[in-house]
Parts: sequence; C-alpha cells; structure tokens
Amino acid sequence: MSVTTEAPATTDLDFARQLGQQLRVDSIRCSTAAGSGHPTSSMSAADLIAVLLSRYLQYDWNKPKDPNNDHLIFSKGHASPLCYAMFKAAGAITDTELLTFRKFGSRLQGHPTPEIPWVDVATGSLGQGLPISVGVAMAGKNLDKLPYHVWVLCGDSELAEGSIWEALDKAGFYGLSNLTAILDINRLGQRGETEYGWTLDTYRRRVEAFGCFPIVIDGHDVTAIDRAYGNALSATGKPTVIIAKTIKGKGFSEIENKDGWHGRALPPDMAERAIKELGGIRHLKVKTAKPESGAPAIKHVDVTVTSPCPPSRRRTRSPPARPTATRSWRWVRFPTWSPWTVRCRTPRTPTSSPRRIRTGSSRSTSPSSS
Ligand SMILES: Cc1ncc(C[n+]2csc(CCOP(=O)(O)OP(=O)(O)O)c2C)c(N)n1
Repeated sequence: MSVTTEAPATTDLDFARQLGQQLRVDSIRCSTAAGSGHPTSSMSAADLIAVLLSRYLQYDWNKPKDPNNDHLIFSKGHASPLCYAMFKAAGAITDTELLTFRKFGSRLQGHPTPEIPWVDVATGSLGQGLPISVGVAMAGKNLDKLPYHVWVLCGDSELAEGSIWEALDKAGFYGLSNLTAILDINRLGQRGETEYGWTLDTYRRRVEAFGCFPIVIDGHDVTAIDRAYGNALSATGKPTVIIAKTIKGKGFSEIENKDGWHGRALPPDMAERAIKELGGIRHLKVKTAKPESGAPAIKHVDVTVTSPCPPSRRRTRSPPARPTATRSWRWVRFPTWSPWTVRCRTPRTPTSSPRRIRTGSSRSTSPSSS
C-alpha cells in the first residue's frame, strides 16, 4: 500500500501541540461515529503521542515489515481511537477509514490487532503490552542487534497488573536502554481513582527500584515531553520510564478529570462542543523519520531434529487435528522434547532420515543440548 504525506515533520513544538489537538478531535470523531470507544483515555495521552510521532518515532509507514522500524505498542489498547488518529496523521489511513472505527467489517476494531499492518501485537488485555515490548526490546538488543527503539504506552490503572512490574524488573535487569515505557498517569481508571492517583513520587520510587530510569513530567507540556524523549534516547544504560501526569478527557472542559467518562463515546451534541473547544477538525500530516538501516544479526538456519519426543514427555491424548499438510508444510515437534508442534516449511524427506526444519533461532534442538 502506498502512503502519501502532505507536510514534513517540523522542529517546531507548536506543530506537536496542534497535532495533539487533532489527535483528540479525531479520537472523539471516530468514537462518536461508532457510538462507543474510549475517547477520554485517548485524550489524556494525545500530547505524548503527538511529540513522539512528529519528532522521535523512526518508522517507514510504507514498509511496516522493515526490521529497523521502531516499535510503538499501545499497551493500553483501549486507547485505540488515539492509535488510529495517529495512523491518519501519519498518512497511513484516510479520514474516511478512521470513521469506520468499530463498524462491522472495519479493520479498526475496538482494540488494535495485527490485522492492521502497523500493529505488532494485539493489545487490550491490560498488562500484556509492556511485557511483550520487553521481549521485542530484548530481541533488538541481544538477538537481531538492530538500532530500533521500543516505545510503549501504558495506563495507570493498568499498572495494577503484576505483569507490568515483572516486565520492568526484567527490563532493568537486562539493561534494555532501547525501551521507553510511557506511563499515562491520568489518575482515573475504569471506575474511580487508581491506587496511587497522582502520587507520582510513588511511581518514581517503584520504577527506580526495578532498575529503570524514571523521568517525571507534565504529560501535556510538549517541551517537557520533548526533553524526556531526548533523554530516553541518551545512553543511560537502562530502560526509561516516563511518568507523565495527565488529565483524562484533557481539552474538553465539560469532562476533563471527571469520573464516569471512561469508555464512553461523547453524544453528538457534546462532541460538537468538544471539537469546537479543541479548535476544530484539522488534517495535519506528519512525515515521520525513516529508521536507521541495518540487517538482523540472526539469520534463519537449518537445524536437524534428531529424536522424537521422549516417552515420559509424550502427550497422553492425541494432538488436535491439524490442517492437511501441503506439499511444503508439515508439523514438527519443537523443541523436540515438548508437547508442542510447529508448522515448518520443509520438503518432505524419507522418514528414515533426519528431518530438516527452518527456525529463527540458532539454538540446536537436539535433546542433548536442551
Ligand atoms: C486485564 C484487563 N482487565 C480489565 C480490563 C477492562 N478495562 C479496560 S480499560 C480499563 C481501565 C484502564 O484504566 P487506565 O489503565 O488507567 O487507562 P485510562 O483509560 O485511564 O487511560 C479496564 C479496567 C481489561 N481491558 N483488561
């Protein structure tokens, strides 16, 4: 798919400010058109995403499979209106498609899925996106050895998930300086105030305790956001966690910082007033910076499966029926001692000889080395 952009990224932070308003307006427009969605959760993080998109993200929207692209994972996947508004600003989708949000048959579902080429992973189940981002950062740093950066947006109620802290612990332990978690601390969750509200120092101390580099900012001050992202890319040797104090529903005074507006689309009359207060509909386009070039250090290698699953580890019931193998695909137990099978592209070989499979890992799969 070809993507066109109308205006280059600018160094002017005012552009990012305007873009933030556009992201809010578009989050409202698409959710009101759908009659559902999470506009207020999108509005709190709009400035954080606007600065990131226009000034830091290195991403080729025409080549989403480029291994050098940065990764931006919406761990708070319910802020999908913001994610899709960002796609529009990047020129990846049209305004018309944006307004198909949550409509039957649209790829713009209530939560982002990899059905969309610019989405790495399905999110929406809170507490999953950050751990996955840690894995992606680890792969970039230690396996593929690529210069990409992983950015991940989390909600503050989401921080009640234990998996978030396990992930930060591992990120700190492995010194994943290519990872930046952006915590959207808007004080409110689905129902009422979160455990720590706006007590940012508690988050700072927690983040530090897990071996990460905390930066506390006002998440609506584009200058502070800009500085924080710059610091996150400097060599701290640690993952960065930006603790951004934000306001849920920011930009529309009737609902700003008010409980009871989580996961509710604005009715059309309110949407009209909100869009007016936010300065109207805009169609700013951002040309994001292209990624640095590089080739993954890990190459696909041939490995030989030498043994079937040992009897002690064999499943007691038959595996579920698999699709009939085509000429070039078959199911192989991998690792060989596990109960799981993987679908491998491999030519059929006589059963008496060892099978050759392709894998992304250079690890041997022979039982002796596992
Ligand atoms: C594991 C899990 N539990 C519950 C939910 C339902 N849920 C969706 S959004 C939300 C609140 C999220 O609040 P927060 O992380 O503070 O983000 P905000 O919307 O305030 O920006 C909840 C509980 C979910 N999506 N996943």
